[in-house]
Amino acid sequence: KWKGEGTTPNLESIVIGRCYEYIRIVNPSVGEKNCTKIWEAFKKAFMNKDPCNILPSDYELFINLSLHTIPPNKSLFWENNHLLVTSYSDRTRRYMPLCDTLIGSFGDFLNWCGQANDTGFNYDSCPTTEECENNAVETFWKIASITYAKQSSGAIYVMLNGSAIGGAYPVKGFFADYEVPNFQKDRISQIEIWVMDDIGGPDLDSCGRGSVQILEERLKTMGYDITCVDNYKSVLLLKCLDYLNHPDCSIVSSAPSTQKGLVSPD
Ligand code: ENP
Repeated sequence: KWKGEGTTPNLESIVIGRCYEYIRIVNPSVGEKNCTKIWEAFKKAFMNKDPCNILPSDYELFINLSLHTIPPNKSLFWENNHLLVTSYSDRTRRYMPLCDTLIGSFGDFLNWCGQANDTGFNYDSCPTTEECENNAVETFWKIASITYAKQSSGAIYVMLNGSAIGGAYPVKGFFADYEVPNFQKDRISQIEIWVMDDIGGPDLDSCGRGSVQILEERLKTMGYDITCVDNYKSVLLLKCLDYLNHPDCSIVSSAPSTQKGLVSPD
């Protein structure tokens, strides 16, 4: 019936497994949580309801039960860089983007929806954002983004994609609409933007230019201390793992001679 993919098969097992893995192994500092109870609250948000009329408040209990602190200087916001962010953050070891929080682990890479007058999931199809914005997945990320942005403190990092067709900073998107407006100014010391181009890809947007400039100006007007870095080296090294000999990765290809110098100083 709907144009979008249906609920991910085995959703319950995946999500409850992820939840226990998160609290026991990935980030035990969140303390004791009842993953079954959190799953029940998650389900209650959209089960037995019109799949196009799910409101942020429907997820309120779920959010309250799964909330935990985000350490200062660990927040990583992004657009058009999902897989890169996932590898770079290293499951909270380096950074803690929303998908590396307990809340985010309930949704990352998954799909779900229910239907009116039915207590089951719809495994066949779910509404896309074009079909209706207030669908279960979109609303979930909306309230999750708002909550995450409100909790973020210290230095804030933003990873954008300088080769993205619609611009590195989509002026309509989760970051622009639900995250930036919910930053807690008094708890944020600075914001650092990284604009990563695809290896061999077009350099469509960069610091001080195009949509990145729009973001920089917006944040400056809000009174933030901003830095912007094009192709931030640390992330570039990770991207270059798969393109060792590409000219965009000369930073990596030149490494052996430097290393030789270091190994045998005389
Ligand atoms: P896209 O369109 O590049 O990637 C969407 C994919 O990322 C989906 O598979 C989605 O999971 C997963 N995802 C992980 N975290 C988020 C998220 N946080 N979010 C929406 N999808 C997320 O990403 P978007 O739509 O532009 O969203 C990027 C936003 O995430 C940025 O605002 C960033 O700061 C934020 P699923 O369950 O749909 O398969 C918030 C919204 O953290």
